[in-house]
Amino acid sequence: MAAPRSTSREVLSAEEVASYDENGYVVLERRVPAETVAALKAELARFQEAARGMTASDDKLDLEDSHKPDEPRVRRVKLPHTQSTVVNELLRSDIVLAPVRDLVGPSVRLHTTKLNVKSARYGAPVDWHQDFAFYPHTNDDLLAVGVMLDDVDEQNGPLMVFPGSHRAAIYDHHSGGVFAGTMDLEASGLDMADAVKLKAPAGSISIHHARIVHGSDTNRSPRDRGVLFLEMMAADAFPVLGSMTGALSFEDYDARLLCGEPTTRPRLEPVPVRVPQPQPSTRGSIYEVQKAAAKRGLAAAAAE
Ligand SMILES: O=C(O)CCC(=O)C(=O)O
Repeated sequence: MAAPRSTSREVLSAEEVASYDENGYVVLERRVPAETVAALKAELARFQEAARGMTASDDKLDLEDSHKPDEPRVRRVKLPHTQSTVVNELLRSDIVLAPVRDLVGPSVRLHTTKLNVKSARYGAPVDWHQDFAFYPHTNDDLLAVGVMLDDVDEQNGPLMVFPGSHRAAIYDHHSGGVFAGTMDLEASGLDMADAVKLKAPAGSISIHHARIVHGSDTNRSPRDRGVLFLEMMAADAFPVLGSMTGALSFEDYDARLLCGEPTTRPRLEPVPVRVPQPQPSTRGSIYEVQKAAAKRGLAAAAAE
């Protein structure tokens, strides 16, 4: 449930806001200047080169299962805003924050950032899940901005979302009594045929609600599909016990404010919550967490 919105908007039309409320996502075509996209891609090339010689993922880079030290394959750049000025400046720019403010209000706090690389021919899938299952909050004005570094098409692993699922349940993301970061589509009553692929040219932005069911397939195409995800929330959404990517201290928490005013007064809304506990022993990234799941839809299909 969203907080009452101001009638004055910065960049989104009333129709775009209404569509986001109804469907749980919006795609804004060609919002990031071509030179910024080129700079982001140059940063990504630098990270891919930095993976040369690495034998295991670390706190900066998450490596594909097929990575070899002399054939580097990066799956994800972790917290890229802390590793790249280009990313940090884009995160704090109105290109990103103006549409976010139109959706969640003037005060916005950063949750996390990640650059999901999804390279041509092998880029890993991310299985079906709801971000809110990983980090439940006192209200659900939480979203993820996806900045497309490449043209995203039918075949190169577009983000797939279930329109309207952000208004339904938080589904069971546990497996064998442990949080596994993925859900069973069938058991949740969802049919993959109803998923919508978010396709758009490089430089476009997608915004998806934290409760929307989403995932993405292996990139089997000859074209890369990099998407930089910037995840944030209304400043008055406070984490519920058990979030996997929490702040280290209240100072750290407040330092995450991207715009507006901090608050010590959580807004409590009747949102569905499941606590993502107990946590699995493999916690390096969503890719590792989801490996614990008994039934793994997109990853299982990729392995066939
Ligand atoms: O990269 C993708 O397509 C999926 C992103 C996602 O849902 C995640 O990383 O949590």
